[in-house]
Amino acid sequence: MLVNSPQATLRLSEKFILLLILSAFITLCFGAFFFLPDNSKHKRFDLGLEDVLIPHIDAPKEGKHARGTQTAAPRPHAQGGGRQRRGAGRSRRQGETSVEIIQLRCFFWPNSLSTNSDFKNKSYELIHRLFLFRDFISSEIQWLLFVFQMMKHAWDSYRQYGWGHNELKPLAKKGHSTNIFGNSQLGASIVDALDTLYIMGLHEEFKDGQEWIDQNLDFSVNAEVSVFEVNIRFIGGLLAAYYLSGQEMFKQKAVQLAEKLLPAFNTPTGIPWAMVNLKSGVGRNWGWASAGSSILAEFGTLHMEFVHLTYLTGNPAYYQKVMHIRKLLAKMDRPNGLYPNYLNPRTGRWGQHHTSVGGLGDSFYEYLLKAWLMSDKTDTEARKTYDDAMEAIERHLIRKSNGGLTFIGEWKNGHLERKMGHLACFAGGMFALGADGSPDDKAGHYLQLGAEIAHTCHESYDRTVLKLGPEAFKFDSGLEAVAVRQNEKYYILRPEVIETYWYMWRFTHDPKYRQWGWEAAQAIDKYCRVSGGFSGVKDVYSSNPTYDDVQQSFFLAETLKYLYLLFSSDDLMPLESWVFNTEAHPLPVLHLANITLPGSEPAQL
Ligand code: DMJ
Repeated sequence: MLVNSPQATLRLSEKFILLLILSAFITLCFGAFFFLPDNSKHKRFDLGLEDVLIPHIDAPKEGKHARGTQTAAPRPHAQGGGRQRRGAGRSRRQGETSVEIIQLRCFFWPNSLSTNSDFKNKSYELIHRLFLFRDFISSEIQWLLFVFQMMKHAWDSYRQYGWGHNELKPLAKKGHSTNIFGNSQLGASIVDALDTLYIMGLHEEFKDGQEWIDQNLDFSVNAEVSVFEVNIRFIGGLLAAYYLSGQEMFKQKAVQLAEKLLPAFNTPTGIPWAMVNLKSGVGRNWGWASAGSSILAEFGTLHMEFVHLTYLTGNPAYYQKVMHIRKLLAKMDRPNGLYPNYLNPRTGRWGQHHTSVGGLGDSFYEYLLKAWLMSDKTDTEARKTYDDAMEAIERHLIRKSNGGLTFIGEWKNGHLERKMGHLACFAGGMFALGADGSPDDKAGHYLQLGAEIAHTCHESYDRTVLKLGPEAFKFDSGLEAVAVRQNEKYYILRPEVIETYWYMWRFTHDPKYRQWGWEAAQAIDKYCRVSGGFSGVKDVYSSNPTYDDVQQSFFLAETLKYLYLLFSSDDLMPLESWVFNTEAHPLPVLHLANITLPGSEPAQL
């Protein structure tokens, strides 16, 4: 026994060493398996990557009728400088997740353009199985995969139950629509989702949507639509799809629709009606708006798309319409320097003196900043208007609560209501985006303000049972970032808080923004996912919430896109090259210093 014992011990340790070598070998295999480099030896990868990472965009195009030199739709992965440099020094993990996920996808799903759905489903199952090996995958990739699957579920459900309808009822498993689309079947979710599909590399789904639009999307219908909603979702979505894919059809559809919207501007002042009938061209305003007014956030959120339309078509009408609105506003008195939400298109007078950075006001301010960015910072008039508006807003609307939370209230006839809407949470991202170029060296101040708003909005999520934010929350009578009224406790899959996390991430690379985005993604998946898609919930403070049974089109256009970008590399849709419209549709920067838009003088922009 004594003689044999050392031999036995030796065999055991040999076995142990062997086991160690074996497990090291397996680990290496998995490492190679998942992170195989992108080189020419792996042709299968290359083909997939080429297709997904460097999507087809026509060679630098000039706007056919724009006089002067070029602008080009940049590549989605074009290298950015400028702002991104603030984050220089971040780890490779943080920076290259989108490349890695696409490598993973192409490995498991090599012929993702295949129409063989059985194969596709099997391949898709494999992506699910990746989670079994999550220890080998960085958390950013796991998060990216998670969002990718959410998009697949939202799209596939709409494809199956709501195809061609504007939106989806995920519980009833049928189509849904609201009056903003005029109760006609315009496939709003298809148009809104296109660029998200494209950015995520879901090319088969993109082609499916493209085919539907080509064959079915017809704007000669007797439908009274919202000019604003149709502009940001349809014109914005079609233009983004055009710039990303290079498919002329998208541009043609955008122009056809824009022609149908133009009669809305036939008012005594040129301030457009809120709604227009696509067939008759008759316009009118919402019955609920103060004194028959048009809404600031509606007529003030046309600039980006309309300037692009003029650029692409050479038709000066679009550009002139939005510049006319700007000039008219510039001439008007502003109470306390603030823009009221209501303006009567017949008289040219303000309605009620309510000012908001949330609903009814929000994207007007956003488009002032983005007009400047989109013009390659040549539209200094827009920048100055934005800066002045921000100064007045900071003075009158932004406060700190007793608990130290910075919030943006609502100004109502000289009184500040200490309530902030979910919609106003987008402003954190806007402040960060506008920090560079702000007057008096206030870049740091605005970045800090963006961070404070992001923090407050995160608190509004964190203080609920579902970890999803309410529609509006108060800072009054001891309340801090919580909703009071029952009809303010709902969450309808809105993007604004995640949008702000994404901008803050891009400008600071503080990992907390990804963490917060991840929390939101998990909460949405846990509480809003149903077998037929994703639904809004009626009470974020209830552990057993009821559903509203609507999968909003902006969930696919914005919420999931911003989440995906949050976990992706900064060189996916760099902010130097792309400006996102208010529905998260990316439009390229136009180098207007070198272009004279028809209907404009260079000095005007
Ligand atoms: C979107 O349609 C746009 O972001 C718009 O500007 C405001 N609200 C919704 C999403 O909440």
